[in-house]
Amino acid sequence: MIHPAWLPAEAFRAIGSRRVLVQGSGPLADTVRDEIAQACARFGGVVVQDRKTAELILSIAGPGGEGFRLGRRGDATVISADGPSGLLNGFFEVARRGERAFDAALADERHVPALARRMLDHWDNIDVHPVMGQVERGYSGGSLFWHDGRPCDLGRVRDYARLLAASGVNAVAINNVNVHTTETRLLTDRLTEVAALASTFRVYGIRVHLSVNFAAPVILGDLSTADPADEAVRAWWKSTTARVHEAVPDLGGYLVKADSEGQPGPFTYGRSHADGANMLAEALEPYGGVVHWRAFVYNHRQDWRDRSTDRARAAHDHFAGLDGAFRDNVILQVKHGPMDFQTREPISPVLLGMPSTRLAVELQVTGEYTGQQRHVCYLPPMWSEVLRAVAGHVSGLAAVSNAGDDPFWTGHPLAQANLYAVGRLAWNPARDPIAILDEWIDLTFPGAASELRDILHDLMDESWQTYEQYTAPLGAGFMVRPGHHYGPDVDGYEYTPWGTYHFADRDGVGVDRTVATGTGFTAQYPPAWADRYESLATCPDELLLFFHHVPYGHVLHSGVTVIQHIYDTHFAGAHRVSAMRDRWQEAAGLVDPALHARVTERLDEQQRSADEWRDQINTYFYRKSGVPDAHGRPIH
Ligand code: BDP
Repeated sequence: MIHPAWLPAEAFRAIGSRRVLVQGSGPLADTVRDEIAQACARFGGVVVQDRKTAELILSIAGPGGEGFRLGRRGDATVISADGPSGLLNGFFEVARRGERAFDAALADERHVPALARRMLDHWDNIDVHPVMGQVERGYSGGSLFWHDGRPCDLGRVRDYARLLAASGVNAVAINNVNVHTTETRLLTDRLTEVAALASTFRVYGIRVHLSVNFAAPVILGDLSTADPADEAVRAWWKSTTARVHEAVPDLGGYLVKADSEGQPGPFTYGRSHADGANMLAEALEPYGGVVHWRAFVYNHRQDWRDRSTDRARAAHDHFAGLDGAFRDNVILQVKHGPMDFQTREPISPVLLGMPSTRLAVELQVTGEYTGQQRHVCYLPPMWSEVLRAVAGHVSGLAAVSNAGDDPFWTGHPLAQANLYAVGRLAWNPARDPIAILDEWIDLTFPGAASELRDILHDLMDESWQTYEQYTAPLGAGFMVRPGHHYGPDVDGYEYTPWGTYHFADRDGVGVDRTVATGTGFTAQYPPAWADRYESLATCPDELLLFFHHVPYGHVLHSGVTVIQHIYDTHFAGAHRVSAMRDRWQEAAGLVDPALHARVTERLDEQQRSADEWRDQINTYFYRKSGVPDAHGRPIH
C-alpha cells in the first residue's frame, strides 16, 4: 500500500462540492479539468459551462506565465491565470485553501513565483551502484523511475509529478549527477525512457532535465576526446542534443557535475568551466534549454600536511573569476554553503559575488548530513535563512529530492514536510517556514484533531535546531562517520584528504578562516559580511568554529564558554529527543497505525543516535580540554 502524501482525495472536498467552470485549452487545462471532474465525482459537485451559475471559475486570461490572480467576482471565486501553468498553480492554490478559498470576503491577490526555475534533482541510478545503492544518498527506498534496470510504473511517477506540482515545483533532473556508464546512455539509446518520464511530468507542468557526463562522447565510444575546444566534440553535442529534442522537445536542459569527486570535466583538457558549460549551452540554445553547471568543484585529494588549501574557498576560487563569461543559458548551480550540506554553514560567497552570472542555489532535502531521515529534522528554517540572504542574487533553486519508492514516499514519513516546503519556499522565499509546516500538516492530515496537529507541530518546528544541538557544535561541521555519513566520528575525517577538518587539540577548536591569521576565506564575501565574520566580536556564535580557532574557555556572545556550550547543548539536544519520543506516543490512535509505527521506530533510533552523539562529543572534548562540566553531569 502506498500512503497518501499532501492533498489526499479528502483535501479536495471544498472544490469537489461546488459548481466549477474551467476555461482554457491544452494539456494543463485538461489536467485541471480531470482533477476537478474527479473531485466533483467524489463530493457531489458539478462541472458547469456557464459563468453565471459557477461558484469557482478558473480561466486562462493571458498568453503565458506561471502567475495568477485570485479573488471574488459576485458569488464566485475566480482564478485568472497568466497562462496554462498559472491555471494549474491557481487550481492548487484553491485546493490548499479549501473552504477558505470560498469566503465571500476573500481579498484580491496576485501570485507570481519569486524564482523562475524550481527544480528537484534526483540522484537516481538506473542500476544499483555497488557502493551508493540505487539512489545516491537516498534514504527512501529505491528509485521512483527505475527498478531492476528497467523503467518503473509510470502511475506512481504521475502521482509524484502531481505532488510536486501541488507544492510549486516545475522542473526535475531525473538522474544522478555522478553519471555512470548506464546512465550516460540516457542521452542516446535510452532516450525513450526519458521521453516517457517527460510525458508523465509534462501534464503537471514539470520539465525534465538530464544529468550528463562531460566525457559522454568518449564513454559512448564515439570520440577519443571530450575537449570543448575540439570541433568534433562540439558537433557531437549538437547532433546528440538535436536527437534528444526529437524525442523530448521540451527537455529543460542538462545538469553537469564536472571536475569534482572523480567526475570528468574541462580541466582534463586545460579548459575552463566556462568553456565546458558554454559548449553545452550552445548545443541547447536552439531549443530553449539551459545548462545547470554545478559550482561544487574542489580537490578531494588534499595533502593533509598542507592545510593551506581551504576547501571552503574552492568554489569561489574556481568560479568568481569567470563571472560574465558564461552564456545566457548557463545557470551556475551553487550549494548553499561553501562546504557540503552541513547542518550549519554560512552562505556560499559565490551566491553573493557573481552579479553577471545566472545563479541557482542548491539545497539538499534528502538529509545526508541531517539525520538521513532516521531523525526528525525539519529543514525549512535553515533554507529560509539561506533564501532570504540570497534574494535578488539567484533566479532558481535546485534541491536534491528525498523521495523514493518507499510506501510513505520518504523514509521518514515526517520528512515529506521538507519535500513539500522546498517547493513552497522556492515559490515564495519570504514565507514563514513554520507557517508552511502547519500548511503541510493541514493538507496531509485533512480534518485531523487539533491535538494531532499540535503533536506534529511540536515534533517538527524546532527539530533542525535540536539536531544541531546534539551533533557537531558551533558550525564546525562533519564529525560524521566517513563514507555513509551517519552517526558521530569526531576525527573520522580529520586526517583524510577530503578537506573537512575541525583542528581540535588540547587548547582549542575551530578553523581559522580569517584574513588576519587564517585561510583568508572571509575575504571572499562582500565587505559587510567579511567584516562580520572576520571579527570575534561580531561573528555569530552558531558559526564561530567555522570561521575561528578559539580556546575552549572563549566566552560566546551567549555568555558561556565554548566548552560549556558543547556540554550544555549536547545534554539539552538528546533530552529534547526523549521529549519528542514521549510526545509522539500521544498520537497513537490519532493517525494511521502503520505511520505511527514507522515514526515510532525512527524516533527510537533518533534517541539512540542522539545519546551516542552526546556521549561521543562530550567525552571527546572533555578528554581534549580536561575541563569538567560546570554542572557535574556524567562525562568520562
Ligand atoms: C556529497 C555527497 C556525494 C555527492 C556530492 C555532490 O556525499 O554523494 O555526489 O555531495 O553533491 O555531499 O555531488
